[in-house]
Amino acid sequence: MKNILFDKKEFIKCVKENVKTLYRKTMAEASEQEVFQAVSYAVKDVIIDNWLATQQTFDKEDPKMVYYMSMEFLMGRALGNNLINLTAYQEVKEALDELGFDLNTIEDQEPDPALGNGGLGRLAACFMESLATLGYPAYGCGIRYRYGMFKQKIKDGYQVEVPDNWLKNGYPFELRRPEHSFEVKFGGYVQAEPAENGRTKFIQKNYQSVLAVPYDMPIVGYNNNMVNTLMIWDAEPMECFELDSFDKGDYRKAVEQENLARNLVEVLYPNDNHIQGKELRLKQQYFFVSASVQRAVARYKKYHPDIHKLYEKVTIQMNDTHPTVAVAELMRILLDDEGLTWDEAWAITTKTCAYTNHTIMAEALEKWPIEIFSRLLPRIYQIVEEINRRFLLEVEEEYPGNQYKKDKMAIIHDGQVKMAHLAIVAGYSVNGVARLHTEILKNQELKDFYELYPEKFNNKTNGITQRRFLYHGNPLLAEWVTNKIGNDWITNLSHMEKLAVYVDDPKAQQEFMQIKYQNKLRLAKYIQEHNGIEVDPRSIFDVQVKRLHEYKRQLMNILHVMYLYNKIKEHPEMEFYPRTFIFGAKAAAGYKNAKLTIKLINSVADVINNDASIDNKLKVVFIEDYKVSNAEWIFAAADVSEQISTASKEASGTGNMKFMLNGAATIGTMDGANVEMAEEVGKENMFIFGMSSDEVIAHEQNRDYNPMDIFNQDQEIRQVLMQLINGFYSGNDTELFRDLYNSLLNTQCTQYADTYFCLKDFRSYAEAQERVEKAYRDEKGWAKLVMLNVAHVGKFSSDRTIQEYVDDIWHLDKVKVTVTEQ
Ligand code: B1N
Repeated sequence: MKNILFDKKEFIKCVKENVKTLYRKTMAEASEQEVFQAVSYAVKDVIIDNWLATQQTFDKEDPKMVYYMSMEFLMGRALGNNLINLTAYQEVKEALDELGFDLNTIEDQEPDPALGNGGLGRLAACFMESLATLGYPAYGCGIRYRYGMFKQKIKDGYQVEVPDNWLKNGYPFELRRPEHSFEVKFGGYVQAEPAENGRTKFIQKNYQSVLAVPYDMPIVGYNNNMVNTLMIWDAEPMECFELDSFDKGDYRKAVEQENLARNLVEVLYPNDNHIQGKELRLKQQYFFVSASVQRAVARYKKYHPDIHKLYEKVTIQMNDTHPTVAVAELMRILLDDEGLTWDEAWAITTKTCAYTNHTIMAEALEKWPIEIFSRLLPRIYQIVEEINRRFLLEVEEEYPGNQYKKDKMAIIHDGQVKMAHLAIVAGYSVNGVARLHTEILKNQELKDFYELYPEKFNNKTNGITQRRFLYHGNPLLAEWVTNKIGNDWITNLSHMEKLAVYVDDPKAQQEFMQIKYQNKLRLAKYIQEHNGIEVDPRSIFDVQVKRLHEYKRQLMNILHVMYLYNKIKEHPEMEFYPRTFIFGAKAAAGYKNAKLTIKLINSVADVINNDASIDNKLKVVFIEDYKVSNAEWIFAAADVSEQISTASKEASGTGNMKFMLNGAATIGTMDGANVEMAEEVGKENMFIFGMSSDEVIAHEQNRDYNPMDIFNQDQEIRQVLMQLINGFYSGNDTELFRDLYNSLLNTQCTQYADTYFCLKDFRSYAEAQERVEKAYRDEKGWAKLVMLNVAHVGKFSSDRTIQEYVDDIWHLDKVKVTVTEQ
């Protein structure tokens, strides 16, 4: 088969052919959506050859592979990135030009596959791309949610959630693989029966089951023929053979099983850094984990006779605790299906499974009531109980008579199954996602476990893929970088260092800032089209885009905008460099304060944007429906990146890195990966403010912070806070924002007032913002500062992160794929 992509004529022919067979239309009649489908199928044709070749290489070379288990994969659009990684973007662009279509417009037809909430899911997507690019065999394992992250509409300043029916037109890049389906069982009870070998057999009876059917999505490596697989599982009812003879003719049960299958994969839980503890969520977890582990074991057994050596060819990485039932599921398969002893099964499992922690937020720690857990997964619960029993013996051995330790560390305690404890006890590696985060795990949150198993703990600072977030998202800057230093940065971001020689070069500075200006124009146009707000591309674009959460402190940002507005009103003569504050954020549907903060931002925007007296010095924009595809444009256009979480709360952050890569300056706290960014680029090239994580933790422990002291002493802060409850931004409705006011000041309403220290850090934040303005006025100084940021971004490529996972945890074998004509 010919590689049509590199032959423009063939490609055009193939697209035309696809439009004809798919839609019985000519190119002239086809809609943009139909052209998108036709182009994607043509691209998929090419991918398929590489995909086959990759699988054949795996079969031949028998490399060790990682199964990356994650409830979330926030992939974003595939077409553009597939073309980039096939090094065919330019050719396809030209081919489409000839056909009278614009590639950008065609790319725009693709729905964003949004099977994730935020950073955790997007990290999984970056990791998959880097694994393929580095030539490491990997399977991503997840769920094919019918509805991904909701679409956000803003109506009257409020967030409205709209279902995301991403499969509506069919998704051209996925491939249904029914031949790899597996049964997954829920409920019922466990019967112990004597087995031939004198041991006991455990059999699950009277259960309900669903059929897990995988859809494979290709993960294309950059310019290396490698195509890995993301398998996402759909649930289908078991056909006829589902009921054992005992249940034959049980109509009610058949209907129940249909419903189970339908509900199971219906929708992604739209919570970031928060666990609701709903039974359906546990069902989802076990569903995709069981199917994935079954597929991994089946694949291993196809080529290897000795199950005891599973860990030599398979490693399972658990993306947070959400897939931690994998530990018990693997034990179940080894014990019940493979007939191993406990010790044999445990030896294998504890060399196969590894765990990444992504947060220390208490509300994100997964604990399942044993009532739910044991009812839904009776056999799995038995196994977890036994793991817990043996673990507590180990703790007793290490700390004789120390009941306090046992209570604190138990996997099952107080009627709950603690998933993090299970993951740590069964995993051979426990890692945090930035150095500071890992230190907090070792010294505070997971201290007891670190003392017991110091060798398991390690850090893997997060990263991002430059192929999507520079090459695809910011083509102007990408081309400029390539002109200056060549294109090695595409696969080795540390080459960016070579840009350092240009930071004082006036011509390079001018070119760099001109590109930033072009990108600001592109975003301004998007904002005009989507928000109907005119923004001045010469103003400072100051951007905070991320999930809405109190710890991320969008509230502190908007309070500061209110403070600036008061100042400008009071001192119209004051020097003030025009600023456009841009926000983008989705709030979990049930998260009241988060939703109210969105309303506040929009209300403040209404007042400020319509006040002609301030001479366009201030603009506030809330970008509707922040998602991967518009994120690429937003990063490219930002001057200032807001990374202002309460220190210690943001495990890493990854948006911070995307801004840095695109030439924005960071205003931020010493939190998460910001710490390491400052280390790379120098603190003097960022705008650092606020309490350190140690100070925050000390205040939390001593409970000695009272925001009312600040309210009493600081008249400007008091003015801003009073504007929340005097109707200033709410058309005289004094109640609208009272909950936000209370969250900051009123101890009666929340556990602690101002839990995230917005007022405590406010002055320091405002002062850092003044430094930003001063720096921006110095055109050359600013150009140098942001260019230095780009030059020192090298560490934050997910290629570096993945190489560290491979070296320290996974020990995968690299493969090289060559494609021969088939
Ligand atoms: O994971 C990202 C980090 O960069 C962020 O700092 C961190 O907040 C994020 C429960 C989570 N941690 N925990 C979650 C998501 C969904 C859910 O249901 C927790 N997300 C993070 C990547 O390491």
